[in-house]
Amino acid sequence: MKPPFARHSLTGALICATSVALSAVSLDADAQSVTIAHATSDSSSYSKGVDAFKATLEKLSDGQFTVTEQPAGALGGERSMIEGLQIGTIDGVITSTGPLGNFVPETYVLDLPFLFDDYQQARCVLDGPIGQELLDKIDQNNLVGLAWTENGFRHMTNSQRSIRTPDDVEGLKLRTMENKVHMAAFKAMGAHPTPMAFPELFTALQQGTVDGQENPISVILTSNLWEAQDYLSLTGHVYSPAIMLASPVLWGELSDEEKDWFREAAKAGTQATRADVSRLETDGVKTLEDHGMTVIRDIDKAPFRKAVQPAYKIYTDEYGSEMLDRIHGSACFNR
Ligand code: EAX
Repeated sequence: MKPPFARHSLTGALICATSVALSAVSLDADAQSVTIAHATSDSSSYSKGVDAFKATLEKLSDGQFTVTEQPAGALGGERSMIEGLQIGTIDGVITSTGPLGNFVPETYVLDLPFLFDDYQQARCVLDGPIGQELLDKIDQNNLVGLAWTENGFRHMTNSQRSIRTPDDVEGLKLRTMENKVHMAAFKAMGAHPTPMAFPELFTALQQGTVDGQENPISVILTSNLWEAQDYLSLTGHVYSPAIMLASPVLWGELSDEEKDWFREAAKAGTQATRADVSRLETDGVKTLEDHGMTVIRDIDKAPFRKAVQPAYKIYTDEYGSEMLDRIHGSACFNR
């Protein structure tokens, strides 16, 4: 790996001077610090993934790399963090695919409502050839896709009423991710979709700028959204993948061996995040109920599947149905 100061000449000169000054103090002065940022809290499932990534990379590199976490939107919302990766101001990001389609349109297929029936199906597709093909597409868009990780099945919350059918969604001001497939789906249900970066969401819910939002249990719980929401409906209307991305600027400075360390560490992060998402998918609902949320569990999904069909047409009109058909035709669906 080139010395850290190869990336930015001014910063490099300062680090070089500092390293010389510190070299007598600590051998760690040569360690390359890598920052991993995300929008969720430091108790989130993403954060569990960062912990596993950190432990694995520091072990594999024998301390050559150290990892620093920047959680809770400290470096911005997911879309702006992805932009930071592209220009090299951020080293690594864990993000949902929410804003990713703006950079890599091929990934929009993953955001279609009711695309997957369960976690096993989704993980099977993302860990298989289709998942790898989409990672390769990401690499062609000035980003580096290290590994698919996981956000989880998204459920609806709001402060107005229990949602049991699409009719109950009608008229609600619902925050969505900055994702046109999701916006089309909620518009089709008669909601007023309001795209918004995650770090702005809690305040918007508290102030009533929006009535509701949708996120996995893990996010609803660990970002304390229950403090500003009264009703939770287990719609599971979208499986929300997440992805660990690296900056092409950082990546261009790594040797092949170092790149393998990063990939291995990202896989360890995925396993830790998936385990936490699965744990909270069950345990977390009871905790949210204990926090005072009214939980609607027995949702008939058929009316929701029907209501969001216009989102599929908008997607296939623009991108065709080839990838969608491949996903549904994969062995993961014929288990
Ligand atoms: O990636 O923006 C969202 O609702 C995402 O689910 C959240 O930031 C976790």
